[in-house]
This record gives sequence, C-alpha cells and structure tokens, in this order.
Amino acid sequence: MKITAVLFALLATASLSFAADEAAKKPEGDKPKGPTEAAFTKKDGNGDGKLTKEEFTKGAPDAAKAEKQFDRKDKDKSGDISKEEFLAAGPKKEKEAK
Ligand SMILES: [Ca+2]
Ligand SMILES: [Ca+2]
Repeated sequence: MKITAVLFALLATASLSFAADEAAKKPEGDKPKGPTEAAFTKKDGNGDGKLTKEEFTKGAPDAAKAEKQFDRKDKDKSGDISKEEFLAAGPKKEKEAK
C-alpha cells in the first residue's frame, strides 16, 4: 500500500512542476509587454486621441516616475502624448544591437 502512496506523491510532484512551467510561460502570451493601443485608449479619459500629463499619470502608483515617463514619451514636447508617441518603443525595447 505504501508504494502506491509514493507513486501518487511522485505523480503529484511531477504534474505540479509541469503546472508551474505552464504558469511561468503563460503571462508572456496573455500580457504583451510594453504599451498597447488598448492601454492608450484606456488612459485617454476624454477620448481625444492624446494623453495629457494628467491622463497619463492618473492612477499611476508613482506619480513622479510617471511624470518622467511622460516627459520621455512626449518626443516633440507638445505637452501631450499622441498614440504614436505612446506606442513608440522605448530604448529598452529595441532588439539587442551587436
Ligand atoms: Ca485625452
Ligand atoms: Ca507629443
């Protein structure tokens, strides 16, 4: 009877680690990293196609950090972020240059 218990334990461990692998893989597929059009639309509270600093920093856990991000994204310094600016990949997203 004991062998059955050991086997069962082994099986449980194996399927657990398998499940952990699956869980580790999933987030990448479900949540694309970086800015998305959906995120932009969500942030654009008044729907005018631009994000003001207020809209951009609203709901951000770290307002100071969000403001810095805003300044970096506002490439033409117009005081708002267009969709193009929002979706533009930051320096980190570029493929590794060799
Ligand atoms: Ca807006
Ligand atoms: Ca701008």
